[in-house]
Amino acid sequence: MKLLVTGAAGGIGTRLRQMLPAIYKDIRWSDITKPADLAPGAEFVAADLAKMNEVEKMVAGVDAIIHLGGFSVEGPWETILQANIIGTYNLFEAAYRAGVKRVIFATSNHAVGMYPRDEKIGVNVTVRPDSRYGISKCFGESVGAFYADKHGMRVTCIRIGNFADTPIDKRRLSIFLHPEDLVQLLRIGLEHPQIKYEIFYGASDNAAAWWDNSNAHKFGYRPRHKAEDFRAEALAAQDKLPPDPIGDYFQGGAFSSAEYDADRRQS
Ligand code: 15L
Repeated sequence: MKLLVTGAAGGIGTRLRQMLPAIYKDIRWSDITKPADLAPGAEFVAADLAKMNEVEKMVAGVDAIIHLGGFSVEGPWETILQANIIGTYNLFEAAYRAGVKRVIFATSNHAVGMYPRDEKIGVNVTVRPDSRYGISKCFGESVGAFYADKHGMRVTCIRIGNFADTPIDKRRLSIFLHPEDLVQLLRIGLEHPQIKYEIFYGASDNAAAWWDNSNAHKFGYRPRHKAEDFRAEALAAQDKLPPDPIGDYFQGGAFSSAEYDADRRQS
């Protein structure tokens, strides 16, 4: 299998550059510019996701794609539009035309960030994005469903929580995703014969989880890491943060409270 990984220079891409070559031997990495620490001999194709001709060159000849590329936090509409909306459409459309069989789309918890923390949600809930970034992830999930349902592409959307070695605050105790557990989810998306269109939560085995990840478990996901092992450190870090009553109510945290004025408008 020839694999393409977009977003190679980002936080997750950088970690995957250390982890994936031990599992997959033929990997093409891509980003808008070449990462300075790219391993010697690693294949790299530079591409701006908003430019279809560059995306077409990037996907040529690959069997599967892990799409991490784009803008990974909240940003101005024009930035989200180019990198995440046009970029994700270009990625799937170019992949379809090139005959790519499987795509894993790195979506985000921010596609459902306006659910309150006291509500446990599965993968079949209505999306409730908390930001323009979250809206772009809902869009990407829809684009993936379209290419799966209409064109038979095998698509896995991973709603990534917080990718880190340890949970860094109280919110992250619920959404922590250890890199090794992400690799397990990616392998399911790339290799499991029954994948058609699936959404998984990108979360480790977290006692305080807000998400029902039974769909991932059905496909054999057995996370090995637990946020709870770091509870004391996460709560100590939380104590140093300023209060954020809106952010602390919703799952999306600071993404949910930023620009929030619903109370004022509804009064
Ligand atoms: C995300 O989707 C972001 O890419 C990441 O930077 C974190 O903010 C993460 O969500 C999170 O919610 O912690």
